[in-house]
Amino acid sequence: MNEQRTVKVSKYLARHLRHQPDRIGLTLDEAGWVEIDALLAAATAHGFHVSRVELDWVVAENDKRRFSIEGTRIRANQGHTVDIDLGLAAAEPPAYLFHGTVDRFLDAIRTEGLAPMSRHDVHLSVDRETATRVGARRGRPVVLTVDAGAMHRAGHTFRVSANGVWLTAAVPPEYLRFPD
Ligand code: HQG
Repeated sequence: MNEQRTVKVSKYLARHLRHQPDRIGLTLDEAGWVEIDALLAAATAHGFHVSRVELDWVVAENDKRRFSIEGTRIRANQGHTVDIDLGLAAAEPPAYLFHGTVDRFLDAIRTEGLAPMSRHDVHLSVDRETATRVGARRGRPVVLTVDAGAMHRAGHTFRVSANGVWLTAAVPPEYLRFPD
């Protein structure tokens, strides 16, 4: 499977497992799972044929491990805009986590802190390199440091998704460090 096809299938899966299942007549369960057979049939019925081999390849080889398979079902590991509950247990975060963004959001972030915007949670990375890549999707990346340890001690809940992305409802500005 070539890189271009892998990206195309991954984007198609992300669109329908995170954002618009109803576009192809799918219903996710309350934790975001759907039967793989139903997903493949729905995709084919809507003009985008994906084979089981391709799906397995994308799940296994995806650069960010965006999807998980359990038994006969698949779900996206995080990033949903549809209302589901991943059912992840609360966990103790590392002392510091990182968030990649861009200059034009900084004024708002300084006053409001980090908000989940259209997603369920704010996404945080364990290392600067990953946060830099996340920010770079939008322009010249700016990496913010989150004092996750202090947030945790103050009672904020953190969860970690199946692919190591840390999730929290919001980050108040006092826990953020901005680059000079
Ligand atoms: C910004 C991708 C104004 C925030 C990535 C970000 C990640 C604010 C944008 C994952 C704000 C939201 C998530 C505030 C936050 N005012 N702007 N108060 N608070 N922002 O895409 O973190 O490829 O929802 O800085 O790699 O960029 O989809 O979040 O720029 O892991 O698997 O608002 O999505 O993964 O954007 O990215 P997003 P994100 P996938």
